[in-house]
Amino acid sequence: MVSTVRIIGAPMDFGANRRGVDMGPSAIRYAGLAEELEKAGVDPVDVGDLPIPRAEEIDPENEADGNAKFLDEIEDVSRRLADRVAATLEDGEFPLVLGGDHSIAIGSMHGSAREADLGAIWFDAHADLNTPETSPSGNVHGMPLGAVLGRGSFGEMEWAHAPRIREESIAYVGLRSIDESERELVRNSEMTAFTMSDVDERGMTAVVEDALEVATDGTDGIHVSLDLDMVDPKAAPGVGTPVRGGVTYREAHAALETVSERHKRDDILRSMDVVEVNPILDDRNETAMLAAELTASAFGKRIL
Ligand code: 4U7
Ligand code: MN
Ligand code: MN
Ligand code: MN
Repeated sequence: MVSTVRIIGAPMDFGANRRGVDMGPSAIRYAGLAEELEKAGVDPVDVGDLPIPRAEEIDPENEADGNAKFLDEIEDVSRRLADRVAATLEDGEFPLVLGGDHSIAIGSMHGSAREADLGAIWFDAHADLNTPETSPSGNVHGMPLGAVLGRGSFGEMEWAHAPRIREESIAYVGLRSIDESERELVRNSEMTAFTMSDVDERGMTAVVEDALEVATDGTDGIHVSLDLDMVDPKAAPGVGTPVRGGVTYREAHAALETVSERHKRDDILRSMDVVEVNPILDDRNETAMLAAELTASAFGKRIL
């Protein structure tokens, strides 16, 4: 079991429609991420942030990269992040990537799947399965799964498409806001989708246990992508795209604790990202604190 967690900040906001998520890595660190991880019994090593240009420095014309805004900038960041994540794994450490908007998951998953068949658990209110062809917004944070799966025009982008990630090894948890066009994409996909209704009916622990089954079956390890908007805006107000009816503070902890229970048994965790924390919209950094706590839960922090 890997005991050193390498914290990599990815302060990117090109993929989101609002400024603010670029401050996520600072806010999560300030909220005590390293201390929380120590309580979980792992050694955090913070290597700082990936250099990412500010949106204001970029020619506004770049915004209109087809129907995927800032796609060239996102490509550049994704390539560098994937290299960092792959190098971290080569060094025998665990890559923990702090976003930033959810488009950073393209780079983290790409890097993690370079030398492994990778499963994934996608904790999110949204399906993030759009492509430049289907996106209603042009925001790439709604497309990371479409990208790594090589759907639509992403199929020709080798920096995006990660061939060692198979649809049938991906499980969603927490879905409740899916675009009309995305609904059919999810239904017709090989992915497993646990919506908020499943959480209502079966409880979070049972749902995450099933999601873990999906992601670990026939893979070498799993990536956990934690979009804080999975959590209800009452407990996580500081996110770019809040959707009411989300999971409670306790359910969120149960979700990540269930991941760590399985990890303790079978050493399944390979990489993780924590995304979409927006300090501008937050209430006294509470969403960033929750992000730090949930990450520690994933690594085995317990009440007793
Ligand atoms: B997040 C959306 F149209 N589906 O594609 C889109 F509703 O990373 C939202 O999950 C995407 O926060 C949300 O822009 C992206 C929209
Ligand atoms: Mn997301
Ligand atoms: Mn989301
Ligand atoms: Mn593919």
